[in-house]
Amino acid sequence: MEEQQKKLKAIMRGCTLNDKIFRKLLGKARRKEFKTERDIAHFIKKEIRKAGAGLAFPPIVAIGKNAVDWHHKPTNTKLEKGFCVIDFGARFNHYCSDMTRTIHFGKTSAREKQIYSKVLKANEVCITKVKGGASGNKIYFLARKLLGGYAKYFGHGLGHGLKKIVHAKPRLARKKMHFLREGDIITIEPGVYIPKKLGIRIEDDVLVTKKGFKLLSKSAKNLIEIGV
Ligand SMILES: [Mn+2]
Repeated sequence: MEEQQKKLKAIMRGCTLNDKIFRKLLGKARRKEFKTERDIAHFIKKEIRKAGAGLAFPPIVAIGKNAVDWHHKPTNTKLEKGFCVIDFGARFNHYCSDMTRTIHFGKTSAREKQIYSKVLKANEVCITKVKGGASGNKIYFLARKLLGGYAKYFGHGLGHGLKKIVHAKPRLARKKMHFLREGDIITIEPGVYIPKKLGIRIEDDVLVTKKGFKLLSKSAKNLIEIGV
């Protein structure tokens, strides 16, 4: 099989597994089976291993102000209140998948809902701009525009290629003039991180096609509130 086909097959498998794990994770969260960030991270690792895959990277689970750190290492912080960023990926046949969802524990305030909807809008609209030949830099700046006043809290790139390393080219970033090519698999992951308050990130994996894109991550993106 050609390398490109191998890559696509492996990453699609990873995306399907991510969706399945997220679905199971939500069920367990609703049944209050997780007490801490570490409990969720442990569950994700166990599920990825069970599926015969490797970890693309150590899962990130970060609630409340912990989520301000994009690469937060899960701790024993209790899942009591606030947005919880859950970022994980599997590795099949060396190729990485990478998905993030942000759920909310406890009641979501009107302002929190507003910020979440901005991030979601940036994710959804930027995905529609993906196609062969498109400028990663241009899509990055579109994300900033869509985040409006919250763009000042968006400090990382909008996305990256997925290959045998998780952060590959092309980059969709402020200072990188990379163009998307048919066959690339990239992430689209806008985020808002307000110091000492909250972090929200929504990340999907997207296949670049000649005329557009194919969304590989299928997990729901509506705001999910977990009663506590
Ligand atoms: Mn990523």
